[in-house]
Amino acid sequence: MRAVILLALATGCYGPSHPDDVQGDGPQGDGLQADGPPTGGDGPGCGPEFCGDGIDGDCQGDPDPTCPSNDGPETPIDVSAGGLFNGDVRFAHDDAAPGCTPPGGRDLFFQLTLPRQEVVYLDTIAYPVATFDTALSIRQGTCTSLGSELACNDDSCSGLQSQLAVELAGGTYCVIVDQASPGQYYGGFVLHVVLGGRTGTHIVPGAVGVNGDTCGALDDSAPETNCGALGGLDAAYWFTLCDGHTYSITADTCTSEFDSLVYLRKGSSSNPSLACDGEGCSPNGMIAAVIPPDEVPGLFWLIVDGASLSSCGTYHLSANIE
Ligand SMILES: [Ca+2]
Ligand SMILES: [Ca+2]
Ligand SMILES: [Ca+2]
Ligand SMILES: [Ca+2]
Repeated sequence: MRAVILLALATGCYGPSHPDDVQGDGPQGDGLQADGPPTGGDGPGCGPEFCGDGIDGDCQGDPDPTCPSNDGPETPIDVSAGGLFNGDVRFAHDDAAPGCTPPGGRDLFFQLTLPRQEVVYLDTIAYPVATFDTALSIRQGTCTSLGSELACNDDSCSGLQSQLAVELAGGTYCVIVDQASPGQYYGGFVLHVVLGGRTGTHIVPGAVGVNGDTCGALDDSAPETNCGALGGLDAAYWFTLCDGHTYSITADTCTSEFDSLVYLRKGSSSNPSLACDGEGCSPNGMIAAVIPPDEVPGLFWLIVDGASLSSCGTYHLSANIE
């Protein structure tokens, strides 16, 4: 329910007017960023300010802020195409409560419709980092129906911002960006939405050793032509990486019992490979790649493929992600 808090006009309001900037990394007066201590919003003053209620809740004497278009669940922003989506919850209303944080944070709504089952990745960590302690929640169905919560993340990657990835069936989902606690002054964020484009098995970065059989699998991915093979039935493994690190990734299918190859991709599983090989330990593949800090955070894939559609069998994928 939308909370509308009616505040009695108090005496003794203090502090300068709102800084014209709300996000925190530019010069004073640039119209974008906060440079001084918080003085409005949920900071010291009369009380919290809410958009669109005609009330000067924080007694700053400035106009009632306009609400973001997706403040309520009735008008979510569609993120089905993936990409980067700017938002600011600073004066928004609290309409939903993530399962992984206390209730009360201000929130904005996004909606996602998937044509088929695939991995979906979200973060508020980069592009740039959100200015407050975020939480991300994915719920079944439309934002107005708000079905059961399928995934929720508060803090990831050693910060207060959020990252989550989950495989979802085809259908419609509601994505909510929420404040992880009420009373936060800042609200600027960029929601990063990546559609993985296929299903896969989740692996955790570190030393990875997995066995499988591509016979009976689907041909959902294809290697580049310069990888030396046409590709066949395949198996995919996905993982997420955090910001602020240089990662070193090695992977091979050397002990597999058919003519296999392995490739590494970022974002959509159909993006060009960062590395691809099918002959490094002939007839199998071996790759090594360095992921620099400007390529993370994000969703990554290791895909085991056959050299041709007639080439399938049992494989062993050995990888190290650090
Ligand atoms: Ca809201
Ligand atoms: Ca909330
Ligand atoms: Ca958080
Ligand atoms: Ca394939």
